[in-house]
Amino acid sequence: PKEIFLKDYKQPDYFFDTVDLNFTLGCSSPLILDGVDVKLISLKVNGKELKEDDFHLDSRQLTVFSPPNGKFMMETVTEIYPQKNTSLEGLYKSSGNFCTQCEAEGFRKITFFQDRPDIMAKFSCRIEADKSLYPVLLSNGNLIKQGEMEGGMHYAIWEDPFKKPSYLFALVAGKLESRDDSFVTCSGRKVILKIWTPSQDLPKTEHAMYSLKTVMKWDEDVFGLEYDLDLFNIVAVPDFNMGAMENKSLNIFNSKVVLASPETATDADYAAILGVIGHEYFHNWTGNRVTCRDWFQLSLKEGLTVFREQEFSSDLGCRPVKRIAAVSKLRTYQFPQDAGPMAHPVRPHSYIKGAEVVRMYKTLLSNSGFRKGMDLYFKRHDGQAVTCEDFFAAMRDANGDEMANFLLWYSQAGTPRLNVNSAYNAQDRTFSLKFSQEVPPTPGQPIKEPMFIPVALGLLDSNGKDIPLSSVYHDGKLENITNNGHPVHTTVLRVTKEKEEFVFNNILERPVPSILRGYSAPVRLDSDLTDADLSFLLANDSDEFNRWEAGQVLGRKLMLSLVSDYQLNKPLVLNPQLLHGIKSILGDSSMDKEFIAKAITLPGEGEIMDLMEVADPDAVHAVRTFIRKQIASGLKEELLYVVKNNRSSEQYEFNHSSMARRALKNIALAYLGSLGAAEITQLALQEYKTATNMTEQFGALVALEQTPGQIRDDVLADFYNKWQHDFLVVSKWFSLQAMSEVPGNVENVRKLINHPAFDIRNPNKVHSLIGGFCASPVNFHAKDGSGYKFLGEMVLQLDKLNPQVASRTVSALSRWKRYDENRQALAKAQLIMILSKNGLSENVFEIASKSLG
Ligand code: DPP
Ligand code: ZN
Repeated sequence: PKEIFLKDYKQPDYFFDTVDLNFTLGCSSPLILDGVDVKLISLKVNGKELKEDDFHLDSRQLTVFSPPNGKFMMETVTEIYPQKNTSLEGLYKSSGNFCTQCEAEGFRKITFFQDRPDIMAKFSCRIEADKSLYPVLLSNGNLIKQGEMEGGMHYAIWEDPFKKPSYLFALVAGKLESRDDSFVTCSGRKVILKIWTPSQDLPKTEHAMYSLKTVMKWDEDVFGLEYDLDLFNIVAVPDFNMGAMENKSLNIFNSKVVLASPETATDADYAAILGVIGHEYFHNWTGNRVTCRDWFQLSLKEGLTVFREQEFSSDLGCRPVKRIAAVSKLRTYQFPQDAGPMAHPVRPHSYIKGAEVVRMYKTLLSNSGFRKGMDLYFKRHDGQAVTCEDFFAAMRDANGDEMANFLLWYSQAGTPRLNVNSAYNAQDRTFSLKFSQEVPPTPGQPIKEPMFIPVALGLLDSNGKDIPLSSVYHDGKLENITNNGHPVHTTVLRVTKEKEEFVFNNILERPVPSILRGYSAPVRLDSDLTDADLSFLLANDSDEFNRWEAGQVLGRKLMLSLVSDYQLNKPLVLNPQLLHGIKSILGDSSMDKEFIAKAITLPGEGEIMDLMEVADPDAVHAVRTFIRKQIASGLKEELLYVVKNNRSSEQYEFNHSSMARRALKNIALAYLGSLGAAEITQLALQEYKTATNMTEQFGALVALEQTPGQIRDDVLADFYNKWQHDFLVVSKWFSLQAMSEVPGNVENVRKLINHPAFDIRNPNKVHSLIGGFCASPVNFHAKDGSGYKFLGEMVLQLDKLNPQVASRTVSALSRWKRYDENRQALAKAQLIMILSKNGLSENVFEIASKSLG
């Protein structure tokens, strides 16, 4: 730079008289569109191709620097390769057909878009394809036009009249046929229903169609919600990352939750089909008509829809049994996660716990109050993308109930611990319950506030009858708890503080409290109930869930004490009380058979490990196996009686009583199978050969599978030969062997990976074989680390093909800190190995690095 001096000053040669400036301030911000694995061919704005410096393109986003003000038209032409897409997100091919999966961020793999749920637009879709290869062309909404084109091509134009976010877009093209039916809505509109599959599978869609019609009616009856288009399509595909997807009027399903016949599907499959068809259909209102503002609100649609699905299944089956199943799932999957490095609040993405939160609204506000809240929610938010606070506000405002601090359920992670101490004062005839609560610290949330915990409660008198309740002393005043002046048998206490006391007056004898009836809040309950109290509840509680729960608490206690005996090398001795209890349940003809089946099932190994300071898979497995065998030998006659008296005599029927009968028979047979005795093996073989439905055939196979040897190998081979043409049945065959508790099973699983029927690109098979293996603690957590090593190898292979499936698989390693030092080191080494690889997907990186902590 040259220095300037005063001496150099000279007059200018020109002068300006006036200066007129034009600024356009605050003009267009850049338009940023998501796009992954899409090639940009052309980009036009208002008909003009954009120049290279008008936009920027990287591997994730397309930025248009200054689009015109106001409305403008943008056209993009992109190129994608669905046949190479193994991630099964975006547009891909499955068994020769095209299909899509756009939730959560798949649409950006199809074209450039603001791929977020608060961008709602009307979509139309023109599809062109070779007519002989892809005779069926489907998308959302109504078919507007279709026709022939030159060269054997044809086209279809679909228009969806409802605005929707991109994650609900869908397209299907292929050789499919449909089962057709119709439904007349409450306002008298006829809706055409179609379930699409390859032609050979059509006979297996009868149950799915029954489920669809049943759920459409139920949603009208229970929530007053009517379907809003004239066509509803369901398509079943064999390769799908999840269960199903609720795309507007074009639901795409994993064929596992559509196809069923009595010979190939179990009762559990039938129930899952009913539930998932229900779930996706419910999303039309809770998810599609009212959607999420952002993905932190996922529970707004998923929690609510899972809840609606649970209610639907309960109304069609046995309510307490459905509740038991839901709570077992919560304990198996959610609680361990809550206590580990992956702990997160209901927001952003807890399905199961989200449903519990919705259930608490209903518990607090009653059926009719909950319905009022739902009605207000739809009235306020139809057509909008909203938040969990909006849902809360609708419930609050419709009922005039503040429900202070309830929203913490959405933001605080971890499972709250609730402690109860009770005391009876014979002189004052009062019964007091003192609650204290604590929410354990979780990653990023060291300190927690007390939660709003609805505690449904009943008090049993010495005859086991519910004591009528009309008032409770709480917070310095006597609260009326009658229902329009009538005493109640169950009341809902609102525990909102760290410590809180409730006192009942006029209680004539020491009652046994039945606390948290129906599992009214997703907490871990510790109480001062004695074993005698628990046995009393098991025998008498009018709340069936708590009856089952009392048995489970006793079972957990017993198992934990045997685990410590085992660890101290003490001989294992079973408390005869347990045999006695199970015997009386087995013999109680007044009880529902499915309930009996649940009640005689011991808590799972994972659930017990979850309660230990240091999880010990070997000890827990040894103890559970020991108890099972003791029950089987101690109650052999009773169990044989159950098997013999619950055989099918009739054609397969999907109804509660036949399913309950089969469930009980199968569990009895499984207990007996643990003995590995020759006569039982013969019995199970006989059951296997004569079974007329998959539920019983598979039940027999489960019983036989437990004992290594020639018979086991032969029957497994026979099953495969019989069903090798049916990939859904073959998946069951993989999963049974994967979950096997036979020692050293990892070697068998490694062999099965190379079996011609295994396909690592198919998520169902990965889930059956690799997921199944990880679900069997004794082999997955083998001392020598062979299970962890196998998983590490599989995760790397999977990640190259399908990051979503790979990340689900790697999460089996996330709780490594719960185990002994030796196992910790082995599991940690696998996580480090995975993280050291180049080109790891973000999905796997996130789970593996969070797990490493
Ligand atoms: N939104 C999908 C469903 O609800 C995700 N699994 O089924
Ligand atoms: Zn869902």
